[in-house]
Amino acid sequence: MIFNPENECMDIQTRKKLQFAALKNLTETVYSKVPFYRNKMEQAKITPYDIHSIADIEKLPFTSKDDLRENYPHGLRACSQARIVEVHMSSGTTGKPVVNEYTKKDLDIWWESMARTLSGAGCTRNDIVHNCYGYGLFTGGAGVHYGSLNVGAEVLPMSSGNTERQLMIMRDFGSTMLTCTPSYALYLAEEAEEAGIDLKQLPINKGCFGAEPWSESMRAEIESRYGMKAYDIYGLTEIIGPGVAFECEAQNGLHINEDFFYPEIIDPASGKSLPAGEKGELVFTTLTREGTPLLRYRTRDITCLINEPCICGRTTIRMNRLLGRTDDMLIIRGVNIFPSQIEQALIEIEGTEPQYMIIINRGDSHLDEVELQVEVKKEFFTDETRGLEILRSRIEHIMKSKLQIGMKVKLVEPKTIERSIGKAKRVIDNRKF
Ligand code: DLL
Repeated sequence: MIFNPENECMDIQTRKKLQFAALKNLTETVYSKVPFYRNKMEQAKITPYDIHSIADIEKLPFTSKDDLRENYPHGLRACSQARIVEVHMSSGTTGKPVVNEYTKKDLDIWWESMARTLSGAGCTRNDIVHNCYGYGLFTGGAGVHYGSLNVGAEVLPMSSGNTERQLMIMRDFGSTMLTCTPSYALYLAEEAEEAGIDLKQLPINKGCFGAEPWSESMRAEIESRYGMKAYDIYGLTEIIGPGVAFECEAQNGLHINEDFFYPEIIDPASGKSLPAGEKGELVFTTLTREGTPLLRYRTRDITCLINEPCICGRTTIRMNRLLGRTDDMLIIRGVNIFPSQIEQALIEIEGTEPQYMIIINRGDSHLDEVELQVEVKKEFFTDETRGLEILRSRIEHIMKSKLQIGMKVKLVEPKTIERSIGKAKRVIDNRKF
C-alpha cells in the first residue's frame, strides 16, 4: 500500500527540484539562525548563495555526533523555544544525550514518514498495531504511535516487558501488526510457544522491525514462527526517529523518505561522495526540519544506495539493509553502548584493573545476553570470597545504572584476559546478524 502516491511516486526530476529548493531554504535558515552552522560554513568558505543545485550539497560541511553532544542541550536549535512541541533523545548513555527537538511541522513530517512506513508493510485503518517499542525519550514508541494514528489504524501502546500480558492482549484484542526490535519479536515467539500459544493461529500477519541489526535468517525465523511478513524499518533519533527508510512489499531494500531526508554515501576516511551501489557511510540532510535541522549528518551506519526502479511503483531511492558501522557502537537490547563507557565505569571502581572483555550472546530466549569479564587486582584474590562477591555485585549494579542494561559480571585473576598487540580487542560478539 502506498500512503502518499503523489510524493512517493513523484517524477524524479520534479523531486530533485523540490529537494534543491528545500536545501537552499535550509542553508539560509541555519546560516542566519544557528551560530554553530554559520561558523562551520564560514570555515568552509561557503554561504547559502553558493548552493546552485542539489549536487552542491557536497560543498557543505558535515555534522557529527560529537557536534551534537558538544552543543547539548539547545545549541543546534534553529527556532525559538516557543515553537518546540516535543523532544526525544538517544538511547545511548555516553556523556551527553543526543537531542532532537520537534516543532509542529517536524511532527507532521514524522507522522507522514511513519504512515508511509507502516503502509509500506501493508498497514491500513483496519489494522490493530501492537506497538512494543519503548515509549519515552526513545523515538520508537512515539514514532510508530503517530504513524498508526495517521494511517487510522488502532494502536495498542504496549512498550516492552511483561510477556504474559503482551500475549494475552495480542490474543484477546486480535492484534494484526507487531512493531518491536527483531530480537524482542523472537523472544515473544519463544514465550508464546512455551505458553502453548500458536501464533500462526492468531490474526497477527505483519510486522515492522528495526532499531538494531538483524539478518535475513532472523527475518525468515520471525516470518515462520508468526506466519507473518516481517519488514525492516530504519531511523535514528538525530534525524527524526524511525521512518527515515522502510521496506515495501518487495522486501528488497529500504525506501528513503528522500523528500525529507536527503541521503548521501561517503567514503568514511576521505569524506568523498560515492555513487549509488558503492558501500560507505550514510549521511543525511534533513531538508525540511525546523527544530533541530541537520546538515550532512554522518550516521556512522554503513550501507549502499540502490538507484534502480522498484516494482512497488515508488520512485524514492532505496538503501540496502545496514551492513555495519564505522565505529564500535554496540546495540544491546536496543540500547546503544560504546565499550569505552564500560571502561570509564571500571576505572572508577576500586579493586578492578582496566582490563575487560565484553562477550555478547543471543541467548536461548533470543534476547542479547552480556557477560563482562573483569580483571581484579591481586590483593582481592584471597581465600575470602565474600569480598569478591561484594565487588562483583557492585560492578553489576554500577553497570546497570550507568548503561541501562543488566550484564553478568565475572571476575577473573590478573593477567587472564588476553593482551593484544596493537588495538585491544574488547568485544566478542557471538550474535549472528
Ligand atoms: O533506533 C530509531 C528506531 C526506532 C529505528 C524503531 C527503527 C525502529 P537510535 O536509538 O538513535 O534510533 O539508534 C539509531 O540504530 O544509527 C543504526 O545503527 C541502528 N538501527 C536503526 N534501525 C536499524 C535497522 C532508533 N533497521 C541506530 N537495522 C542507527 C540495523 C538499525 N540497525
